[in-house]
Amino acid sequence: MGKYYLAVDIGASSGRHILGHLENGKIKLEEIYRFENGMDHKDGKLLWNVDRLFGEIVAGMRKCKELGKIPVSMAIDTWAVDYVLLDEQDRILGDTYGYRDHRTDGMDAEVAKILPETELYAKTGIQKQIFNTIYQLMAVKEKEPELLQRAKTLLMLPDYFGFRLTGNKLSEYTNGSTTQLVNPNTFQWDTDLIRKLGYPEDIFLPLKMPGTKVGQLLPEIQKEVGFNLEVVLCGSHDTASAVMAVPQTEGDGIYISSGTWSLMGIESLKPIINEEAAAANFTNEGGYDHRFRFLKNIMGLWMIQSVRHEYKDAYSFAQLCDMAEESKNFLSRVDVNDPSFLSPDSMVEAIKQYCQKTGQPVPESVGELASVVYRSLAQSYGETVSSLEKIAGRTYDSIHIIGGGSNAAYLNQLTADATGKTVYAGPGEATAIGNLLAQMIHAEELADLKSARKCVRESFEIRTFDPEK
Ligand code: LFR
Repeated sequence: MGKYYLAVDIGASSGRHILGHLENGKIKLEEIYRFENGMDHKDGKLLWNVDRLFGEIVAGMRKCKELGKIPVSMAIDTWAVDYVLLDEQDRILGDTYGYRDHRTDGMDAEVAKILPETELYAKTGIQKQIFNTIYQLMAVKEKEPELLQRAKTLLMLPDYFGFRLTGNKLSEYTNGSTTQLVNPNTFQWDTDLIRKLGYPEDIFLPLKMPGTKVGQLLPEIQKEVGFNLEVVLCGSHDTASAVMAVPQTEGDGIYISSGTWSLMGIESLKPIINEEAAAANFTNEGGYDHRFRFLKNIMGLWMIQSVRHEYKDAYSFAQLCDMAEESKNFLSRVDVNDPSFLSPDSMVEAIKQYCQKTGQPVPESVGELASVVYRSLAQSYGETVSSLEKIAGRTYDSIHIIGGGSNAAYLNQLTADATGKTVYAGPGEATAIGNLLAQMIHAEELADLKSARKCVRESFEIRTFDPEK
């Protein structure tokens, strides 16, 4: 029996602790703990409750003890761009905002006054998303400047949790890249950019690569969970971990990391920064082993999750897919990347308004809404493939869909049909698997990324969907 490793994978809507080990050369997973997540609505703000999340991390670790399966190491990944500012006593300054909060509205204009968007893209290769940390920090500078003056350290959320576990402050590179403050050539903070923006330069710690040791558990944490282990860095941006687990040895095909967001792109050994990439808003986020995740953010399952929620979670996702199929002749479509879908008060209303505004029939039933959402998403995949192939100057035969959304057979088929490509679906737990792979490579149980991906392909079922028309 191989050694256990613990992946703590926290997404914007749920978190999980997954124990992994190698058995006869195959990766075995065991989900030992799961918890809900979501931004809290507080005084008109959207906030993360980091103390609660940290409590969940520790609670899940205790499960290992209960099961008698003590991991040799653990790593934490979360969504990107969100961070805390710490004072000189390492206390959090101000609120911990969630990226869908509206405080960044208009902050793109403030940043553009200092640096035009084209220059910002040329420098960082990062897509424009109004929630990027660069805009969040501009909101702090504009609205709560005293917080930036008092700040001693900036930590992205997974790094903050690592600090609470070990007492050591480290900044991880893949997640750091999503701030839009990192130089893709040096793999370090762009201090020139940071200075120009008027952010304090010394709050940014040197960026460390996945596979770096963070430290051992603090004595009080050891006491609470009943064991000690090494905390290491994985690709702490969840998408970076997911992309590690694309079951393709050479890593040169199209993938969609499908969850709350759909991240569609390719892996590249060099950043792809040019006018076409900028116009299509593709990003060059940092990946494992100094690779780049050249991808586009597509609104993803967030829209259907939100619709479902508004119907009091009365329908399962499988039921919503069935109802969408029954309403397949309802032909209205929306641009899923329209900003009105990022953080609306009501997703149902936002979809209806979009249809009305664009002179299309307005969906009324749940089935019609679900049909609009799923088919518009597939259509967006189709468009994204076209621009990706244009920019890459080559075509691709297939798409790997990984992550929780890869379990939605209905969407997989729509994707195959909308793109004309064969879809390979799975593994569903790609993010946790990628998190574990970084640890297994660190522990020298796996040799490198290439053999890790081969191992993923041999360990998990991958389903095939061929285009029907
Ligand atoms: C996916 C993800 C995306 C990022 C978005 C916001 O979970 O990490 O990659 O753009 O969440 O952080």
